[in-house]
Amino acid sequence: MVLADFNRDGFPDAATLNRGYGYQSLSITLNDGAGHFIIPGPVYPLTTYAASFLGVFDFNRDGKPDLAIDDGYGNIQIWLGDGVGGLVENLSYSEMNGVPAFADFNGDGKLDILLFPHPGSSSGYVLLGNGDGTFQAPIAHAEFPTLDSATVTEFNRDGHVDLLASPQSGSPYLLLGTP
Ligand SMILES: [Ca+2]
Ligand SMILES: [Ca+2]
Ligand SMILES: [Ca+2]
Repeated sequence: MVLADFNRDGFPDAATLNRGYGYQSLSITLNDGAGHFIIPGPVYPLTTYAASFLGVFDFNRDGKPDLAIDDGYGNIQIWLGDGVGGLVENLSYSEMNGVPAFADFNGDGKLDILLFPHPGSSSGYVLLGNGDGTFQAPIAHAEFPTLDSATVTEFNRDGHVDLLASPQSGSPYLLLGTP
């Protein structure tokens, strides 16, 4: 579950990945203004049964929260929020098998995607954001480490995005962003 003000009434709402018998869906539940997530919003069926990652970002920089989903089958889906509680577009980036991290890695103010390889996949990828909810063609990076998870952080407050990298074995370590 992630929280964001999807209908922009000043109260945080919830977006959830739901698992049923043989299907998954994405739903928005709106805040009643008293801190209760009780007002049903839209429910969107997903074309996957294995989605695990759900993140909230503003990919197109319109002030309306958007969602990113890793569908577990090597696809990253981008859902753009309409600002009134719904999600209006569904872009999918396929063959993107890996551990995603979302942040503005090149400092141009547009959100990018870093993909770290799973065991068995040959390389990681960088997808530079266009700032409108779309991304440039993936650039392969064979030197990316194989990770279980990658958490975006701003560790040393130098204005450059850092990553807390959790490898398959061993201790997590910090990848410091550089200018
Ligand atoms: Ca709200
Ligand atoms: Ca947006
Ligand atoms: Ca960027």
